[in-house]
Amino acid sequence: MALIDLSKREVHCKIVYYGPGRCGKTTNLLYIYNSMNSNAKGKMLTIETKGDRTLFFDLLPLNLGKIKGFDIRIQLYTVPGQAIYEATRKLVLKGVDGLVFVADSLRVRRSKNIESLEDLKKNLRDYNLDINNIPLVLQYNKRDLANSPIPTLSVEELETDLNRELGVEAFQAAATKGLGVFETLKDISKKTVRYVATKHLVKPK
Ligand SMILES: Nc1nc2c(ncn2[C@@H]2O[C@H](COP(=O)(O)OP(=O)(O)O)[C@@H](O)[C@H]2O)c(=O)[nH]1
Ligand SMILES: [Mg+2]
Repeated sequence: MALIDLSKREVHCKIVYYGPGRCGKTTNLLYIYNSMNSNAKGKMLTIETKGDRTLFFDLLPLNLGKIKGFDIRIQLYTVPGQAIYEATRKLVLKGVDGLVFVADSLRVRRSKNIESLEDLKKNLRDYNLDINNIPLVLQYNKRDLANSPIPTLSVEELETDLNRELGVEAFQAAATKGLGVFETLKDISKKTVRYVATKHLVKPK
């Protein structure tokens, strides 16, 4: 849940990277972690991983500097994508202020992308949140594989499958190389901070 501390002049918001298992959510956070100055990032927590599988979640706190005199503190989370971790996924979503839905460009993951987006919509509804109102961007990851022999989805197919109704910003990425990672983060951070500021600061209690 966003928190605005007027005495410390800090804004805290929570951004969750959501998507099917192995689409590249942890890779996004690792790239961000490895690229940022140590004064701008906290400790990255990767909780309970087995090989490259996230069994619980990742958490990366960032300090994005000041906007209008307020320190912007953002917590990035990832969810475990595999179907069986439904309860954890839902827990991580609690109090979410902004979302990145990461889709896998591998053709074999086509139905997993669609199922994961449906799962996200359902979990948001259970928290009385509407996917059309919360800050959200899409990221089509593993675009580097589009030029390989491995069958991949075209951007048009991903748009049709995932973004036809949402109509949100969608970034192409290759998270292992860092391509598109900061473009995605910058855009969702901007949208989330704006949303949180409007929701919490403008409306008197
Ligand atoms: N080729 C390619 N592989 C990727 C990319 N992003 C992630 N991967 C690989 O996909 C696997 C799963 O990534 P991970 O970040 O653990 O997925 P998560 O389950 O969504 O957290 C790992 O082997 C990554 O190296 C990418 O952009 N291109
Ligand atoms: Mg992971």
